[in-house]
Amino acid sequence: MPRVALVFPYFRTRAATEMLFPPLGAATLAAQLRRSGIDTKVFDCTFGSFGQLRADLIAYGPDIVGVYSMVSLTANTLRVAEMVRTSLPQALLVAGGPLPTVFPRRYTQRFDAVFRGEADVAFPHFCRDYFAGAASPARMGDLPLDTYGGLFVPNHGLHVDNATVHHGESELATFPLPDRSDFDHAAYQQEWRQKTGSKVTSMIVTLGCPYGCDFCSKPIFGNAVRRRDLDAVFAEIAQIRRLGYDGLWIADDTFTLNETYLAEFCRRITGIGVTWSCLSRANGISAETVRLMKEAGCRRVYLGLESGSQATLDLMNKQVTLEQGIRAADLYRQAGIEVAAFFIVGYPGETAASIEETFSLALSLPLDEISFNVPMPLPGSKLFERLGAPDEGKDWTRENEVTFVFPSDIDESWLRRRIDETMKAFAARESPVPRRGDRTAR
Ligand code: B12
Repeated sequence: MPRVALVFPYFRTRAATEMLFPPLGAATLAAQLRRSGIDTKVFDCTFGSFGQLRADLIAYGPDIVGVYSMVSLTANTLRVAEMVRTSLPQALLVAGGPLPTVFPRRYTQRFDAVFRGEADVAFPHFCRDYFAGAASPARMGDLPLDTYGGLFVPNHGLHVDNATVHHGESELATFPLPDRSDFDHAAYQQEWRQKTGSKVTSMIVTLGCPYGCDFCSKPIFGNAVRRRDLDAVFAEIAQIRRLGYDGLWIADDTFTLNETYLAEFCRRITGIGVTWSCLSRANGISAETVRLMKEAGCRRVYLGLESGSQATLDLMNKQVTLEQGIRAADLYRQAGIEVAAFFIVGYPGETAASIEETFSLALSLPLDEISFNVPMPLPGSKLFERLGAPDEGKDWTRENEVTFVFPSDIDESWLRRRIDETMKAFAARESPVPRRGDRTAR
């Protein structure tokens, strides 16, 4: 029987900032492939080693090897591709995920094909047709290649460059739930329990984001917001519960965007015994919704406050005001929901003075966690287009680095020292929640 292997080439680094989640893209594709009757196995490398992956792949003997990639996984992806070419020379090699979506050509130098964007339907269709017909990389041209959304193939004498697709809400409602059966849940849960006391895993409830932040790239889900059917969402939550998790990390770009949908989600999750966290925005959230979220088990929200300077927020095209950020942090904290805030420092066009405003804001708000990053020009973002290719001499693909990968007027050692000092001052606060009168004047 023909086989598809799906590889998630992340090997845990044990960095302090590391957050471990089973790869949902692979789980999503595995569910679709299995529904089509295709023998599929997910190879999640998070807790494994490269040697183990090679041995496991050879033992499975797949006909198609699909590899997920994104900016921080580039080197691993290419290494896996080389290994597959040597160890499984007959296999068709396919890449997908955020970075192959924006730079397909970089991948087709080593891969037979790339699927860009949402591959839920197109990739399983392609696999099914491949097994029914071509069944060898050299004969891919026999397939109706222009029918697979997002397919990119400049190899084997072919020139396929299909537009990407975004699945509509009614189509999403027909999809199977992600198949999480190939993951080492005991290892993920142990990791989370040690760090937080809860066993947390990620899920996606809504897709897409309508905002146009300058630094952000939305290679897969794009701008069009789609909400999943809540019956399917709650069937997935039940599946997650059966696997032993008691916490959800809702990975949506803009989970709090639609207050009506959010209220219904809150109503249905209340009392089922899971806590959850999500990303939120500084604007568009009412005190009533925040209260519902708290009652529904929302433990923590992550706010991209980004800057303490309105001019810098405008440079970033955040489409929020400083006051909205301050209000959102207050609102959540007063309702008893923890607030973690992300800040970006050293944005092209900002000054040391505006960076200082960001440090003051971070220390003045009732926050439970803060983090500072220098801008990482993500392929597909406006920032990336403006700055051009980053300095390749610096490893810009690593996560959470305080290193400029583009020419900057900001002194990097000064910035590192100020981040360090601010983090220490934050940790030394008597209480994570300053009394309301304590806020420093800005
Ligand atoms: C959850 C998440 C994380 C989690 C963990 C991810 C995990 N284990 O899967 C955490 C918090 C750890 C994380 C960290 C980081 N992340 Co992140 N993360 C996300 C997020 C919000 C959702 C990913 C997700 O679960 N999607 C749901 C699934 C269903 O979608 P999917 O994985 O994209 O899969 C679909 C397609 O890509 C495709 N597909 C997937 N796999 C395959 C394989 C094959 C063979 C094929 C054909 C198709 C295919 O089909 C799937 C179904 O449609 C995305 C934003 C987003 N909305 O995509 C960012 C995102 C992926 N992250 C990003 C970044 C930059 C990072 C960090 C580098 C951030 C940082 N500076 O620290 C780190 C790096 C971490 C690392 N381990 O390498 C970027 C990647 C940009 C790029 N161009 O490469 C994204 C797109 C966010 C953004 N706005 O730019 N992240």
